[in-house]
Amino acid sequence: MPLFRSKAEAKLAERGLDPARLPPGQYLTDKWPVLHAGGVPSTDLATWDFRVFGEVEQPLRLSWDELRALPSREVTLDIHCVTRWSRFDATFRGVPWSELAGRVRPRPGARFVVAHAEGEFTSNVPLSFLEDEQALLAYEADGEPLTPDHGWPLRLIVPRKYFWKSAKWLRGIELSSHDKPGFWERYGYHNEADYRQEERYGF
Ligand SMILES: Nc1nc2c(c(=O)[nH]1)N[C@H]1C(S)=C(S)[C@@H](COP(=O)(O)O)O[C@H]1N2
Ligand SMILES: [Mo]
Repeated sequence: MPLFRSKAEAKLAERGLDPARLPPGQYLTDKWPVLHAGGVPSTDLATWDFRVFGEVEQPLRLSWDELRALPSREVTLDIHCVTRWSRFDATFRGVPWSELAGRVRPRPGARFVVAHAEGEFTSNVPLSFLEDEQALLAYEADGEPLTPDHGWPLRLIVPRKYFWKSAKWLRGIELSSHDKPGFWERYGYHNEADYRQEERYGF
């Protein structure tokens, strides 16, 4: 086992945390680093909207107020960035996919998701990852509205994948019959991004 991993594990054990909770090659931080390509977009909630489209029976467009009126849920999960920091027990509140799925009714062929953020940023996951009960369209973190840096007003939270799949400044969800590599995936990041398998770069 490499020294780096052992040190990170030793630190966890010191704090009474289960070392097995840390995926391979990660270290624990109590901070919440900010990472993204490009600048933080400016958003006007009066004109902001959120769309669900593609392989659905009933495409949907929601204003900010309409989105906020949907039932919400709070989830607590560990987040893991491909740049190797991990943050335990991050809490998010937002709308679970099931609330939107009931309205748009995905077509039988809908198997993949493209998350569309402000600007050109996209990320891709199989639809099953949005169906996970910890997946969220989140507007709060740790009991406060998201900060602009972390994706205010809305970001995706995708469990069980490196955090780059969790698109900040989310504006839409596209359902598709086939997988479409997102921004970081086209740049060389691993399409699957399972942090337990260390799927960081390449296929
Ligand atoms: N819109 C957008 N979302 C994004 C990114 C980005 O460049 N643009 N980067 C991703 C990456 S690489 C990471 S690690 C996480 C970081 O989220 P954080 O800044 O809240 O920690 O956001 C992800 N979501
Ligand atoms: Mo990242």
